Amino acid sequence: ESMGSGRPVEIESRHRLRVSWAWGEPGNGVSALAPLGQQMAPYACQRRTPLLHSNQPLTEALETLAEDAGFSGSEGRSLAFTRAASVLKALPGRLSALEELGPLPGIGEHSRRVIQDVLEDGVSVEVERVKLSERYRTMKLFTKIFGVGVRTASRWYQEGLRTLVDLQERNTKLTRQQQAGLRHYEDLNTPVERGEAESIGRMVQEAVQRFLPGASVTLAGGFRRGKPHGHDVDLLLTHPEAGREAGLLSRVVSWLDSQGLILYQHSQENSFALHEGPEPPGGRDVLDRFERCFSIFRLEAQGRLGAARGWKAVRVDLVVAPVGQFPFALLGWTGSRHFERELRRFAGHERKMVLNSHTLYDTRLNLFLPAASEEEIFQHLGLEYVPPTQRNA
Ligand code: DCT
Ligand code: MG
Repeated sequence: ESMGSGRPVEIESRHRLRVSWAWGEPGNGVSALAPLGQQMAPYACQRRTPLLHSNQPLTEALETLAEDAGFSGSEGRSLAFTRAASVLKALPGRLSALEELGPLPGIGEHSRRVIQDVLEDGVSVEVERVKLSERYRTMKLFTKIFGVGVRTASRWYQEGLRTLVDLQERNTKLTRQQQAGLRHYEDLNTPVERGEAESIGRMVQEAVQRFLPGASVTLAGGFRRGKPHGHDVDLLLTHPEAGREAGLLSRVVSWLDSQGLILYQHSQENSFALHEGPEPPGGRDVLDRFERCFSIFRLEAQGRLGAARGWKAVRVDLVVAPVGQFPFALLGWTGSRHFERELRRFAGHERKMVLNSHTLYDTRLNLFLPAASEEEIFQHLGLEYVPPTQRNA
């Protein structure tokens, strides 16, 4: 999966999308089947969720409501809609009537109403209203700026700001990251194509070999799940000998920078310490504590893309994982977000284990469970292995 030195550079090409329909072809109704509730496992990490599914209009509606709930800080409500959407993504075919769902876990009253509206009328009035609302549109516009989260966007909205021009004209205080985000707004909101991601992977791999032969670069995130495009490029760096990766990231980033390939970067040091013991589940909201670089690359135009200007700004996250933590980092950085959230929930509730992107800790046995591959982590959790292309929950 990773690119070693000397070998032909090939990122994750065997994880290209494969969609299989367990119960027939896309578009087929599912009404002839037993109630779906009996077929659907309660946690998303127990299900196979392909990238393409037959209930796009339904999941889109629910995810709009999830996003809107998130914008107003209602995390619980947001999660309920996300869960419902995720269940629909795992259905074997197109839903044509609400009754087919049966008592499906994870789909609440409100979500059922939305599903029914879309099934019957093609749209949900509630969703259409949200999409047109000034608040939703403004929040969407602002949170698409690199470095702007819900809290900042919400504050700006409350201050009466509505457009990107407002931000500039009213001299809103912006961090260096947000300034870069605003400067490259258009590029950073143009999807990154797989070819572009692979090309950036090769650039990083080349730089990595320069300073640490034998180190590897692995494309994670949505691309590893088979997505043809994404909002950024997530790259994991490691070396087969523990400890050799120390100091690598800053050298790689400095070198890329000296080549004029970096438009913005800020790095964060590794703050993970095993001796601190596991973190309580849900105890903190940082994703992980790896040495990490948040950056914007300057990518020379490939083919037609950005040809007018000759280059394009692309968001790249570089993450360094010591080899012993690599399988956990890979699992954590492959996503989807909801799949990861469900894995951690399953580990905690069903196994009394704490899973994060560094380790798996068994609180009953009081020990860390090491793993040399993602498969072993699933084994520790007593879960059937779910390949990356089926983690699109
Ligand atoms: N991740 C997570 N929890 C978060 C943020 C991220 O578990 N709060 C994981 C899941 C995916 C991975 O990190 C990379 O994150 P993104 O790049 O945001 O997600 P993506 O699936 O790669 O989406 P995109 O294709 O848009 O880049
Ligand atoms: Mg990504």
